[in-house]
Amino acid sequence: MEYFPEVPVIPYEGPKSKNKLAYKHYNPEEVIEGQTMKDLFRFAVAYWHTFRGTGGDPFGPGTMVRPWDDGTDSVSNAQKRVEVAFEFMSKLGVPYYCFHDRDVAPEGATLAESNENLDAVAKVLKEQQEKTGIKLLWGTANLFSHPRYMHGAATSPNADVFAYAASQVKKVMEVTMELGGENYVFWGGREGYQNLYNTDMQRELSHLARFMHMAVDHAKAIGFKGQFLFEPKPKEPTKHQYDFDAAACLNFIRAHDLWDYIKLNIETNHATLAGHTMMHELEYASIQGKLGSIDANTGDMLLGWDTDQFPTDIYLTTQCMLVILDQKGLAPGGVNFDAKVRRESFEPIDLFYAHIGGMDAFARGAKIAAAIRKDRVLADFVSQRYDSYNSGIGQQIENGTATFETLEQYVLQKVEITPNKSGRQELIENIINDYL
Ligand code: XUL
Ligand code: CO
Repeated sequence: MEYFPEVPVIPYEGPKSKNKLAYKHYNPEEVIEGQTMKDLFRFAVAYWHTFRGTGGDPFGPGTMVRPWDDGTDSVSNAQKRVEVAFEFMSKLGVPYYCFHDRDVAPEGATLAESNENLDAVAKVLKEQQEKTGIKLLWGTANLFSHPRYMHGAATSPNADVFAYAASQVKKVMEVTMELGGENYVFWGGREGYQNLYNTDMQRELSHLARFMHMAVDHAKAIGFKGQFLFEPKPKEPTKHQYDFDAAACLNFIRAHDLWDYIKLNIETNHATLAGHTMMHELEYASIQGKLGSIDANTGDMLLGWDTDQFPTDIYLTTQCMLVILDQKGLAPGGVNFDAKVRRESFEPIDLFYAHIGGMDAFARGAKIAAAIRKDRVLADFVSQRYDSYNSGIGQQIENGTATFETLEQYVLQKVEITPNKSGRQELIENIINDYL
C-alpha cells in the first residue's frame, strides 16, 4: 500500500529548480567542511508533530486530513501509521526520526498494557527501520499528557507518580536501545511550578536529580550507550519550568553530579521564549562541550507561545550553522524538526513542503556559514577585538598572574589607558548580508 502516491522520492535539483517537490540546497552527498550534508545535519522527523499532530488549538478542534488514521487509538492503527511514517521519511530521504512512547503506541489501562502496546508497535518500527535504513535519533517518554502528571512527573508531590514516571522512562530507554536509538531526551514537560506558595522547590529539584541518576544507573545496567540529552524550556505548560534555559540546565547537572552523563538538546522556540536567541543558547552550550543535538523550529514574533513552526529564515539557520560548524557537527545528535505544519496547512502534501523547506533552509545556512568561516570575516574580527589579552597585562590577567594590586600599579603608572576600538556592528551586519 502506498500512502503518498503523488509524491516521488524527493530529488536534489539545485538552486535553479522550480520543482516544489525537490531540494534546491540539501544535497546529501555534498561536502561542507569535510562532512557530507547527510552526516553534518543528521536530519530527523518528529513523530509527534508529523504523524500525531491534529491541528487542534484552544479555540477549535483538529483540521488535519490524514486518510490513514481510522479515528481510533488502536494498536493496529498505530502499526499502520508506522508504515505511513516510513514511506514519508523514505521519500523525504531523512536518515532519522524521534518519538515519545505515547506518540507511537496508545496508552493502555495499566502500565503493563501500555508496555505491551509499545512492544507491539516497536516490533513494526524495527521491521521498518531494517527495511528502509532509517534510524532512531532519540526516544523519550511523554510524562506530561496523562492527567496523572498534572503536578509534574519526577517533581510531582505524589511519590507514586514519580514511580510511574520512572517505570515509563525505564521502558522507553529499553525500547530506544532495542531500536538502536543514539540518544535519549529528557524534556521536563510539567517539571516546574504554577505557584510557589504550595511548592517545595528544593525537594522537587532534588527529586528531579534522583530521577536522572536512576536513568543513568539504568543505562549502565542494561548497557545503553546512547547520549542523554536535557532539553531546556522556560515555560509552557507550567508557568516556570526548572529546565528554564541552557544556563539553568547546565547549573542543574553540574550541581547534582550529572555533568559527565548529560548534554543539551537546544530548541529554537524554547530559546526565544526564554528571552534568548537560538544562537546564544547554542553558543552557551557549545563552549562548555554540551551542545548535543537541536530541535529545529521557530516561533512567531507576534505570538507569545511555542508555535513550533518550520524554520525558513536563512539568518536563523546561518546563525545555527556558525555554531554547529565550529564544533564540527552534532553527532551522535542531529537536527530534529520539532515543528508542525500550521492548522490551515491540513493536507498530507504540506508535510513534505514543510520538511523540504526546513532542510533547504539549513543547507543554505550551512553553505553561507561555511563561506563566512572560510573567509574568516568574523573569526579575524573577533580575534583582533581581544588582542590586548595576547601579551602584556592582558596575558597576565588570563594566565592568573595578575592581582588587583598589580593591576592598580599598572594603571597608576600608565595614567592614560589604551583607547577602545569600535565594535563595528553595522559593518559586520552588512558583511553578513553580502554572504546571504
Ligand atoms: C515540547 C518539546 C518536546 C520535546 C520532547 O515543547 O519540545 O516535544 O522535544 O519531549
Ligand atoms: Co523539543
